[in-house]
Amino acid sequence: MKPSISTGLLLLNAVANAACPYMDGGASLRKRGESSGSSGLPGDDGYLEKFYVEDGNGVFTTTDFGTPVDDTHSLKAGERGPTLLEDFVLRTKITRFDHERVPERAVHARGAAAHGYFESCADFSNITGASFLGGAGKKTPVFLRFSTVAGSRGSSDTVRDVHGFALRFYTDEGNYDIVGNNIPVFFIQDAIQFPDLIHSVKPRPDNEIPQAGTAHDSAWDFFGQNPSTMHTLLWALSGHGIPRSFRHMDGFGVHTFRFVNDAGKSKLVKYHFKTKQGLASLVWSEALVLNGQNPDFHRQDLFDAIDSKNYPEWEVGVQIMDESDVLRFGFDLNDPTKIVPVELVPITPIGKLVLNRNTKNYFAETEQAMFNPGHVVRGIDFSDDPLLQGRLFSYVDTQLNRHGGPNFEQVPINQPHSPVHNNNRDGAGQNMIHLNTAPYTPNTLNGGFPKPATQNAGRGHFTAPARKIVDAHYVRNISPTFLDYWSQPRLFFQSLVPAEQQMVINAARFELSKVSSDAVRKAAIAQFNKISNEFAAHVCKALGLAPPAPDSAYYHDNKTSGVSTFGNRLPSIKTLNIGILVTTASPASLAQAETLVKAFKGKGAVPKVVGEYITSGVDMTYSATNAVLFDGVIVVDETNKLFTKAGASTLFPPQRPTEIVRDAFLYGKPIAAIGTGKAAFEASSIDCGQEGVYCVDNKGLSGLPDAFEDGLKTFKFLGRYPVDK
Ligand code: HDE
Repeated sequence: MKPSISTGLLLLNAVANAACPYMDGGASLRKRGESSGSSGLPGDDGYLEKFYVEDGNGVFTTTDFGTPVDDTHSLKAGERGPTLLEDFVLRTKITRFDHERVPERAVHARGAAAHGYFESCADFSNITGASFLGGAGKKTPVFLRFSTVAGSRGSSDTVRDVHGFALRFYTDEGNYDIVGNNIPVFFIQDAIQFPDLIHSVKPRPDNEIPQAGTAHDSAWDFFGQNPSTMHTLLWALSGHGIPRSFRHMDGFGVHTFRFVNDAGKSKLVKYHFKTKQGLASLVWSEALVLNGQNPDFHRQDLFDAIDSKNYPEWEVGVQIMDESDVLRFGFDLNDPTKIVPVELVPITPIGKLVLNRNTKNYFAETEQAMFNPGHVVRGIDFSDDPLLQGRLFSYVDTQLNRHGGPNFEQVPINQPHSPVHNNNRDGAGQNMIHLNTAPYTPNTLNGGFPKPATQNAGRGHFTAPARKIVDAHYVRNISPTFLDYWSQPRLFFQSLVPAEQQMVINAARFELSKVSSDAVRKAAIAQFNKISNEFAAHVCKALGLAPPAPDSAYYHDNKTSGVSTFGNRLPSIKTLNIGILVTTASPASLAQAETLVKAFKGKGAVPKVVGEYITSGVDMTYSATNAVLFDGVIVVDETNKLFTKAGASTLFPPQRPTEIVRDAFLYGKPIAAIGTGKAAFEASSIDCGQEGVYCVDNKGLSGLPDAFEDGLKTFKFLGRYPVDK
């Protein structure tokens, strides 16, 4: 297939543009009491409340079958034993414990989730019959689970990976799931390759090493042999692979889907969820330290933000294309390794997504949530993307395995909020007591009910009439329209700011340095070289390989916007963590910290005071603190001793305060010093006055919070990262 058309910058005429004048910074969302549910928050219809079990005041322990018992002592023959087989209390308690786990997800095992709502910003019934898009201001409860892909359930949050973005809408016409990712493309183009991809990425079969990462031979063996992986791989090697938090990443539906209106007219669509917190990423060295410092960093961040009523929001939009556009852009809209550059088709906003309620029980809600791209509602239809088609089989199958029976849709978190009527019966763990004694269709004995719902009767789901199969032979092959693997990775790479390009290079160097096979490294370099000779040559430098001659068939100079995670300013510093370093030896230093805490709390940030020991006004100790836990660090006056040999203390590891300041600087964060706090910068040869380094005397204290806020919005000072020439 001819390269480069996929990256051309045609401008598609505006399609079905709805007027969605967002966004108001979320202020309107924080009004309480709009629905009748348990929390009173919009979108919470209180559906789960009837399943809550409270072990309130005055209750006694019972068995599962309701008998009150003492389950703290086993039944023994005499006080010193032996224990008796008769002890049903002991046996049932231990049996329940033995069966507490269900198999973790085969992929995306590590994750966290929250409840919230979607609000449609207009009536979209001209393009889709989906009821949740049927009117301006219409709210639908949602549940959103974020995840990493490769790691097991107990793995660390801040590993480099594609991140899951699995969203369920509990619509009034059934559950609709968009089981997406934070990267808009995928590694492979045919579902039949999925087990191979995952086997290559997961730990080695003999020793189960390494956990949650692709920096090993088998992963890169697969990547090097499958150029379809290159586009997603480059995204994963960029900041998108190590987001600052789940809240600071975008979501994508990845596949092309269809909107179908009630009249049967259809459009092709691609979903975008744009974070309103701003795209932000960690740098690799801090992600590594965070793995140890707080393996739950992302999970905690999400929970804490919602707990403090800083509800994360996303602007939801779709790229809308005509059925006839499927091959229009020089690539195939059924190919999940391609984006549609926004310069070709702009994003039409359709609403906003807000997360405003934490789970009450991780297992019951997050672990038992079973998402499925096959959960669709009237007005939504699939595309022929072969990856999507395979997924339509896989999710139900894996869920049968996880749940151990077919009734997983009856678990509270999976139950639709609309009635369920069909002739499915029985199975392990059946919760319903079906009264219809004629559970078959057609029947006369139950008046013919339930009746099949169609496009015209019962507002049923229907397949878009425009979908048809061309006269074709059976083939076990790949479409020639799927074969340009390199133009779009190049488009992505060229669209990154230079510092992020360097991070991609460094990430590739890191991963390939951990690969031991020469052949595997060289195959990866050969693929990189089809994307960009400079990129390949820079990676080669670290591997001790000679730079390759350009392989330029797919080279072009196009760029697209909105793909870099660095170089974007954050809209607000709300929820960002600020470390304020003090010495407990100086009341003046504690007083200065107090002033700063007040100022930053007023801006919605989360200041934490770090001292030698916990006392009034000190939240954390130097012994338990690290720069990775903060988005910015400030050293107050009278702390100078902490940064000298004379100030060494057994209360923290040697030089810890110096290390916090130096590392914060190296991770690109804003840092500040007041008065003698400047000693912290001198100890690490950090010059005052350079970008993101703020030095003030005591008189300058009052102006510091505003200046530092500006630094936090910049988030990462990219000038600190050298770029290969
Ligand atoms: Fe998944 N995927 N996947 N996937 N996926 C699963 O389903 C699978 C793919 C995604 O938070 C599993 O219930 C196949 C693309 C997310 O619970 C499993 C193929 C995208 C989640 C499965 C893909 C995803 C999963 C594991 C290739 C982005 C987590 C447990 C055809 C658009 C959902 C489960 C959650 C989970 C199979 C490819 C996203 C095994 C066969 C492409 C976010 O069924």
